[in-house]
Amino acid sequence: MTVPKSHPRYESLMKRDKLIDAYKSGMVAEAGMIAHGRGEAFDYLLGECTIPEAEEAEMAAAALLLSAKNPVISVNGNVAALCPEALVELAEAIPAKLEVNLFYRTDERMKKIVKHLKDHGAKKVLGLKPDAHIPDLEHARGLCTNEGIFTADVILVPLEDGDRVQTLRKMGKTVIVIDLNPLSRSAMAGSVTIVDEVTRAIPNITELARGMKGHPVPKFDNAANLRRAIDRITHSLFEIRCVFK
Ligand code: PTJ
Repeated sequence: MTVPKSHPRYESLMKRDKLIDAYKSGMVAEAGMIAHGRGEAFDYLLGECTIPEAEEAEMAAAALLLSAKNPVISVNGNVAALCPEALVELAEAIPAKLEVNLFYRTDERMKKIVKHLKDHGAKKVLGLKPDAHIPDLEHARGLCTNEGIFTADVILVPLEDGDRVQTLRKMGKTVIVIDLNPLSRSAMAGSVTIVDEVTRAIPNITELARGMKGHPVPKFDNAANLRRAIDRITHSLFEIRCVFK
C-alpha cells in the first residue's frame, strides 16, 4: 500500500515502514517494534516536535561530544534502521566513532547492522570483534571494544535500556541519552538526556555541533530539564482534557 504524502500521519507511517522492513531483514529485534510503539506514545504527548528542553539538551550534547577525547556513538538495531545517514553525518561532524552494541546480540544482526551503516557511508564501524567487557553487566550489552565504548569519555546512547547507562556512569563516563520517555531508567541515569525522537535529535546535534566548534560546554542540569519535560507532558494532557469538557 502506498501512503500519500498528504496523510496526516505520513512521517509516522514511514518510520513504521522502515522498522518493519528492517525487522524483516533481521536488523531490528522483535522487541524493537514494541520499544518503538512506546516511543510513539510519548512523542504524541510531546506534539511530535523538538521541545525547548530537548533543544537545550541537544546543545549540551553537541558541546560535550566536541570537547571529548574519545567520543563514541553506540548504535542498536532501531537506530540503525531509522537514521543510518544521520548517524554517519554526526560521526563525521564531531568526529566520533560508531560502535554497534546490541541487547539482543547475534552475530548475524551485528554483521547486518555494520553493513547497513557502511552502505550509508560509514568508513569504520566498531563492535564486531569485542575485546573488552563493561564490568558487572552480565548481558550482551556488556560486550564492547577497547578502542570504542570501553575507553570512551563521552558516549551517546540512543534508545537504551537503563542498566548500561548506570554502569557507564559508574565507570566515570559522560553519558548522553536519547529517549522519548523522560520517566525511563536511562533518562534518569543519563548525564544529559534528550527527550526527543531520534530521527530529529541526531540531525539537530549535528547541525549544532557544526556551529559550535571551540565553544565551552554550557551548564546543564539534567534533573531540572527532565522535570520541565514531564511538566510539559502533564500540561499537554491537561489541555487535551479541556477539549472534552
Ligand atoms: O537492537 P537491540 O538488540 O540493542 O535492542 C534495542 C531495543 C530498543 C529493543 C532495546 O534497547 C530495548 O528493549 O529498549 P527499551 O527498554 O524498550 O527502551 C527503549 C526506549 O526508547 C523507550 O523508553 C522508548 O520510549 C524510547 N524510544 C523508542 N523509540 C524511540 C525512542 N526514543 C527516541 N526516538 C525513538 N524513535
